[in-house]
Amino acid sequence: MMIGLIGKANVGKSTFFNAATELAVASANYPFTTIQPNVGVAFARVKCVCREFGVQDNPIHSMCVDGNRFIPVKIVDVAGLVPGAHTGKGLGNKFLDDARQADALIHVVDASGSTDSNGRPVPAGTGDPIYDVAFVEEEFDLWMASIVGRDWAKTARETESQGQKLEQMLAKRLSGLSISEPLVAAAIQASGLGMKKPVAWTEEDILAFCKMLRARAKPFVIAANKADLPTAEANIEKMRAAGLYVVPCASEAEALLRKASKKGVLHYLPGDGSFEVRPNVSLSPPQQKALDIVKALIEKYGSTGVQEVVNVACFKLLRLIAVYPVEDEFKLSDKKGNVLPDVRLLPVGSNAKDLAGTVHADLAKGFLYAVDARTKQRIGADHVLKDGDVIKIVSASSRG
Ligand SMILES: Nc1nc2c(ncn2[C@@H]2O[C@H](COP(=O)(O)OP(=O)(O)OP(=O)(O)O)[C@@H](O)[C@H]2O)c(=O)[nH]1
Ligand SMILES: [Mg+2]
Repeated sequence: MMIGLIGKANVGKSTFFNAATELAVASANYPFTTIQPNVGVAFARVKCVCREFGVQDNPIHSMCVDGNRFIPVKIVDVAGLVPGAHTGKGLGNKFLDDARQADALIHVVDASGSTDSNGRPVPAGTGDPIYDVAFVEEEFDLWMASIVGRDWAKTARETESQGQKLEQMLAKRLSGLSISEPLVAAAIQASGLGMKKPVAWTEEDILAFCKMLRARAKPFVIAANKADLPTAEANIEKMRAAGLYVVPCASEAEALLRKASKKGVLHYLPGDGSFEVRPNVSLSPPQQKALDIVKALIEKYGSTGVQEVVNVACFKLLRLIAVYPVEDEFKLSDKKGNVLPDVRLLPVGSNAKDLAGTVHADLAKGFLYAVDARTKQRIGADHVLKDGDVIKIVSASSRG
């Protein structure tokens, strides 16, 4: 699973990325090894099961602070785009090449309106975030349509003469975007093209299909960034009035809080609605002023929004659940005695064998049964897991 940060140029995508990927606890040993330069690790925040089970955990692949578990999830900082990107304007299709790897998108918008549609600075309040949302989505759709529509007439004829299923052909065309056949089939139905022969599809039909497909295959949440600027509030209201689901967001403030927390200046956890300056820390007047501004901001919006946006992407858009694999269902530990050593984010509907597969392919291959540590009951390979499950897997390949 990967989250993509998309948006117009200069809206704060990289600032968001830097804030979201910074975490004070340095000991984490993330399971992602080879990573491209613009790919990093953000963290979903959940309530850890340690409190419920009354254990002191010792996580090694994630982290737990005061009963809050931060679970790594990949995030890609996508190049910014401008109107006409699908025809090569600005950085052109570079953004789309990065975005294709993402399973869900965070659409970062300059809610303060201090950039024009090309991302150039303009007086705050003059840029139009609603237009920006629309054009970014449009660019995405047009880009998909250009992939789908390539040599359409010829491919449509071949599909028909070979008796191939349309969704099969389209899924193959879109294979670089990790879009499955059932999603393609659903989008065909939703766009009312189910009964129309592919050879009769017009350019508008292709675009209509792509709009339906994008909504399903690349769901997104809007991060209304630069919410710290006074002009943002009215724009956030306008976006909401236009029916957009937006999370007010202050990436720069979040970056500041995470850095200060890492340096030991503050007690702050990403997503918190408040922070405390640690007792024996003395702040310079400019530092105090900067923190006062951030304090007022998070009191107003409830938080800086960065953690909330990441959580929305994980739990609302991707509908992931958090499951804890353990090797000892009584101590909730691994062989080395680490308590609740790991937690995995899995798509809703995943079963015990899917969990085994995320730990190790061999574990899934030799899967015998699993044990639910909460009930101590045996469960089978296709037992569907719930959020917060703690699961021991017994596999032929894990014995000894
Ligand atoms: N006031 C304010 N400014 C911000 C915030 N986040 C980012 N900025 C500013 O916005 C400008 C652009 O930030 P970047 O993070 O580089 O934006 P980007 O979207 O990655 O830009 P491109 O990669 O060029 O598309 C910088 O001057 C940031 O300091 C924020 O939360 N509040
Ligand atoms: Mg950037």
